[in-house]
Amino acid sequence: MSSISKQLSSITCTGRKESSSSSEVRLVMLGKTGSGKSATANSILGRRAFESQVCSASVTRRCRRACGDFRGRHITLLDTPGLLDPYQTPQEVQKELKRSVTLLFPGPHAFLLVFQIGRFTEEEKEAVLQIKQAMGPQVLGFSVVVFTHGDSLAEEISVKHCLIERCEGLAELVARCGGRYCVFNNHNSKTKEQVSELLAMVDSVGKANGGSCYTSKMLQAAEEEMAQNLQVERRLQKEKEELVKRKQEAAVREWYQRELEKIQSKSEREIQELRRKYEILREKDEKLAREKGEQQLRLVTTKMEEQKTNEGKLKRQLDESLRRERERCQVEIRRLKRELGKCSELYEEDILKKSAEEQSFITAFTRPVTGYAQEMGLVVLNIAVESIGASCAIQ
Ligand SMILES: Nc1nc2c(ncn2[C@@H]2O[C@H](COP(=O)(O)OP(=O)(O)OP(=O)(O)O)[C@@H](O)[C@H]2O)c(=O)[nH]1
Ligand SMILES: [Mg+2]
Repeated sequence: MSSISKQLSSITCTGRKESSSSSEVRLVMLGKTGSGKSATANSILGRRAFESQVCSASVTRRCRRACGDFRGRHITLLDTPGLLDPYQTPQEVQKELKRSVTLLFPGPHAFLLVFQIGRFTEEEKEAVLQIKQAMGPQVLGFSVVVFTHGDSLAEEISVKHCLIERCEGLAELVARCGGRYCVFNNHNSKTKEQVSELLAMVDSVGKANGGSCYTSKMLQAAEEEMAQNLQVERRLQKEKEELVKRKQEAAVREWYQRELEKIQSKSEREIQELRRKYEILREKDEKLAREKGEQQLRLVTTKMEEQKTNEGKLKRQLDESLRRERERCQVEIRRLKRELGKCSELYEEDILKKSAEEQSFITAFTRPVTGYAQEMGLVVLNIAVESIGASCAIQ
C-alpha cells in the first residue's frame, strides 16, 4: 500500500466518498485555534460534522475529513488543528498541516484562512506566517480569507471599509489572497448564501490558478524552495553574524588599541612625572650635598684661617717675648759687663796696690794666681749669662 493511500485509510471520513467530477470541491480549513474553523466547516456542510466548542485548549488536534453536498456540488472538507495552540509546538502543527495536501488527493482546490472578526494582532500575523512556513508562500494564491462571528457585525458595517482597509497587515493578506474574503455567521448555519458566496470564491481560486488544485508537487516544490530559501537565509544570517562578529571584533580591537594607547600614554606621563620628581629630588640632594660640602669647606677654611691667625699671633707673641728677652739679656749682659768691668778695675787697683808692696816677692807666684782669677771671673760671668737663658757666651 502506498504511503498516500495509507494516510487516506487512516483518516476518518464522515461524508460521502469523493467524486472525481468537476463539481467536486476540496477545501482545507486553516487558522488560529478557536478562530471557528470547525464551526465554519459545519456551516458549509450544513451539519455538525466536526466538534466545535468554546475551549481554552485546541479542540481539533488531528486532521479530520468530512464530505457533503451543496447545490449539486460535492464538498470535501479537511479540518486541521489550530495554530498557536499552547499544547502543541508549531512544528507539530505544521507537520499535520502538510498532510492536508495528500489527505485531499490530488490536492485541495482552496485553503480557507479562518479569522474571528476583531483585531488583527501579532498572533494573527504569526498564524499567517506559520501557514506560509508549512505550505509555502504560494498557498495564499490558493486561499480565501473567511471571517467568522459575522453575527457580531451590525448590518450597516462594511467589512471592507471597517475591517480590511483600516488594517495594513490584513489588507495586505487579503490582497495576496487575490482580494478574496467572505464573512460567516456560524450561529445561523441555515444561511446558505454565505456558502454560495464562498464557493464562488473557491471557483475564482481555480480560475486564477488555471484550474489546478494545490498538489503535493507544488507543496514539494514549495518545500524545496523554502529549504533553499532557508539555506540562503541561514547562509545570509551566518554571513551577517560573521560580519557582526568581525565588526564586534574590530570594535573590540579598536577599543583595546585605544585603551592600550591610553594606558601607554598614561604610563609615559607617569614615568615622565617620576623622572621629573626624581630629577628634582636628585638636584635637591646634590644641592644639599654641595651646600653641606661648601659649609664644611667654609668651616675648615675658617678653622685654618683661625689657626693661621692663632699661629701668627703666637709667632708674634713668641717673637715679641724673644725680642724682649734678648733686650733683657743684652741689658743684663751690659750690666754684667759693667759690673765685671768695675770688678776688674777694683781688682786691678787692688792688685796694683798690693803689687807695689809685694812686687818682687809675688812676681814669681802671683802671675798664675792672676790668670786663675781671671779665668774664674769668666766662668762666673758665663754661668750668670746662662742662668738668664741667653744664647751667647763671654770669652
Ligand atoms: N457567535 C459566533 N460564535 C462562533 C462563530 N464561529 C465559531 N464560533 C464559536 O467559537 C468557538 C470556537 O469555534 P471552533 O469552531 O471550535 O474553533 P476552531 O477553530 O475549530 O478551534 P480549534 O479546533 O480548537 O482549533 C465555538 O464556541 C464556536 O461556537 C460565529 O460565527 N459566531
Ligand atoms: Mg476545530
